[in-house]
Amino acid sequence: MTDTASVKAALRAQRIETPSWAFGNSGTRFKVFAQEGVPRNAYEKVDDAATVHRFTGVAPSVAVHIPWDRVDDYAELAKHASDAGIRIGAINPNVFQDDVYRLGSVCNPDPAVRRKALDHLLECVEIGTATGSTILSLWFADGTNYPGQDSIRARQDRLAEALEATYAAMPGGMRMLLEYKLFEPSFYTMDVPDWGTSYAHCLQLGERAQVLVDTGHHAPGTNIEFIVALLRRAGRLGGFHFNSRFYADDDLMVGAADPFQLFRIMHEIVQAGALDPAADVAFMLDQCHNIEPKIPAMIRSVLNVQEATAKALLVDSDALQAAQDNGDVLGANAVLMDAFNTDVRPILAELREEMGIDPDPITAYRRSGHHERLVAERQGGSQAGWGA
Ligand code: PSV
Ligand code: MN
Ligand code: MN
Repeated sequence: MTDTASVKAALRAQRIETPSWAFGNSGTRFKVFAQEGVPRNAYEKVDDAATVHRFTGVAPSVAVHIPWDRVDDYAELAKHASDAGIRIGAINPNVFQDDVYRLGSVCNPDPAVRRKALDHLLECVEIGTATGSTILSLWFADGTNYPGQDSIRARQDRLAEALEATYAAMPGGMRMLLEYKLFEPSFYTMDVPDWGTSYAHCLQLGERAQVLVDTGHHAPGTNIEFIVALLRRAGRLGGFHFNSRFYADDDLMVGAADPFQLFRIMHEIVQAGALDPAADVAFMLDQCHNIEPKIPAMIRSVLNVQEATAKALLVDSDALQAAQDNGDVLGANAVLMDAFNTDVRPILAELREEMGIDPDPITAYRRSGHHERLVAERQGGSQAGWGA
């Protein structure tokens, strides 16, 4: 049996981080569609993240990407966030957008390019200190396109060297999350293609280095909840970049393509006691809203994570354990499916009312007139990445 009060308490304590880059204009390599009212700078992206928090109550931090969110004074940006009711979350260095990174960043065969990339990572450690952030979130586009292009082993050595120098520079309260990605932009080898590579580097570095699981970065059919269970057991599950995919790294709204997968992931999280903020697993979104309005899409995404979490919390653990202990295959599966098939929208609506927010955040946002105000106020919104 699960009791509603404890389910609600867990949901109330849940924290979901939004990404600054999801609020700017984005698209594919074929077209970036400009939308009206999008933020023109990092401050306005923080404002949009704060709006998502105001309507959901569970998204009190925003991840930033440097230099997309470059400002003169990061302490001031952090103050701006806290005045708006949120804080700056993960710092994401960007070592993939400059021409010099054609052959990679920290794995580049040219030591001068490696130095430039490392300097940026170190700068981001300082930015994290200035903003009071506890997470340095690393993703490398590094890799090769053709067999023989570079030494796979030498590139691993260069990667290890840069990670070590960055780890050594981090203050005690900071964690390094190392994100993996199967392919793209490199098509023959990625230097961190999978959880195992990330995990191996983290083990070498120390306890404050952990793996980041971006749900869109796997081969089709990969059992992501297995990876989650395994990493958590090893104490190396640092956090998530949630999004949905139908084909590759689609960056669609989390829970849109496969809500059942999201539920299975959250089930592993709940079973492992990793939902509580004290467990230090970061639940972050990493999405692009190319054709849909961005703030409501973010609100929807937060609600989707909440719904999957509520269902995972509703799993009758005692019944599940009993069925598992008895080898009752169908019974165990039925316990899980009962929870997944529960309509959790009423309990979430109740919770929101108790939290003093509107039970229907999407409709409330539409009604608020906020979008129309942004359209009137903001002219010439910037692109998520390069134009920012
Ligand atoms: C790469 O595909 C990624 O998932 C990384 O997290 C980047 O920081 C992010 O997307 C934005 O490009
Ligand atoms: Mn990501
Ligand atoms: Mn990605």
